[in-house]
Amino acid sequence: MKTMNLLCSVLSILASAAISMSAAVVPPEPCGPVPTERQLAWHDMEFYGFLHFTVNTFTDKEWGYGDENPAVFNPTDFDANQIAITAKLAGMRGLILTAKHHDGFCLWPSRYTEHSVKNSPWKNGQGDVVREIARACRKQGLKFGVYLSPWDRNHKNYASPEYITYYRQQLRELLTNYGDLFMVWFDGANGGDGFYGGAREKRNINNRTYYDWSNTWSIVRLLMPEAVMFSDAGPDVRWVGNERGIAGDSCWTTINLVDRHPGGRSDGLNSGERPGTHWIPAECDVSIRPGWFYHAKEDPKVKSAEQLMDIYFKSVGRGACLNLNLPPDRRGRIHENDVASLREFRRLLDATFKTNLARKSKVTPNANARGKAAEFTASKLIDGRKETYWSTDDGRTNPEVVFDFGKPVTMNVADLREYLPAGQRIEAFGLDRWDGTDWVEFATGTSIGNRRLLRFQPLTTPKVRLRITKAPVCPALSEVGFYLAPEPKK
Ligand code: FUL
Repeated sequence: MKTMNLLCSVLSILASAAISMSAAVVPPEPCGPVPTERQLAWHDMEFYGFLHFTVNTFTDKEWGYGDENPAVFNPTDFDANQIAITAKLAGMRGLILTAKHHDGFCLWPSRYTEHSVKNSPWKNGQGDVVREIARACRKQGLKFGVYLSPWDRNHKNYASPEYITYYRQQLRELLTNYGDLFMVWFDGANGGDGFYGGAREKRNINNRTYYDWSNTWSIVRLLMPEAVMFSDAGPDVRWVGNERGIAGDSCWTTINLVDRHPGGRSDGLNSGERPGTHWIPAECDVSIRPGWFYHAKEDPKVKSAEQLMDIYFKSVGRGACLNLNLPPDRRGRIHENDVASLREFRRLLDATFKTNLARKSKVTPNANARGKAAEFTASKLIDGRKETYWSTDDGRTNPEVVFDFGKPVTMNVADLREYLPAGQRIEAFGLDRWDGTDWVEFATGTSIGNRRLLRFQPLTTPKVRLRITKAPVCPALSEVGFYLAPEPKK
């Protein structure tokens, strides 16, 4: 017994020496561009919502001309809490409000224009939609962001330098009066014709030079350093290149910032570019209805829970974030049809990701953990923590890892995550099942990034093997999951 105890202590001393030695193992060098802290926080959001609400809601339009009488803005039962609660129940982590759309009508009582809620009958001109939504978000633990359309079809000075001053004044109001913002969304649309203070004409601008973006972006950096900025060209988050909410089947987090600006070229945005000069990941924006604004005739056209699941897999599941638009109706609430669809969508999401079959598996890689260090073992793949990761020695760029479930399990979804601070490293991978005699490939993929979800026909297997088939460097993979999603309704 004594010898046994002695042996145990010697072993544990050796083990702790090995662990303390492992602390010295150098983490993998980052591969290519890496995310900033604010981008990492944004990646964590994964799913948030858009609120398109303005005079268009009452005029039944998608793009207001800018000549609306503010009197048309009069929600009969505006309820910011109902809106935020709906977003929360859907699983969203934030909301972005169209503080000003192309019509120029401001949902807050801006000091710099009369075209706003302050001249509407709603709350006798005393209301502030931005404030109410910001507060309701905070109450629900949601982050809040704003959309401030650069194109303004109401403003008399649009297309002249004075308008840029006006735009920045408005931006400052939003950045200083409404608490923390997680995102500022810069739209790229510039349609030309508009009211423009009564001129009713077509005004073209050069969207490369007119807005002087770098100076506008620095206002955001100064006043709200933690906020990410969205546009066709970043600087933090890029448009995915379509309004269907679908990222490319390869969707790299990087692009080449050459000749890109908001409203500029959109080639390459859907898939990203690798190698790329900058880490500017994609956001997938899509509306739950055909239009961005509420139209009663679209009440029967709300996307179903199954359609939303499909979008989720093709956006969040391809490493992007999903920004799903919920247009408040003329009451100022999210319509019952949308709520019903979101409720069912959330049920499907929860049912899909209820049990991670990998969690209880035995994980065996075919390569040493990096520097044989405890902090890089393959067990990190199933610890449920994004901050830890599996990595191998430099040069072991194509390692494999087996997940042994101990008994046959049935699955139809795989979920992979890379450790983002080390850059996007993996370029291709394969998944195999064990058929009792051989490994049989059942899925392959390319980019991973924040998250890669794969769906396949349900399969039953006692083991799964993950193969990294293409990578310029060793992996830094933080999580792997296998799930059984409920079969979609026929
Ligand atoms: C576009 C706009 O023109 C649409 O109205 C909508 O706001 C969409 C999110 O962005 O560029």
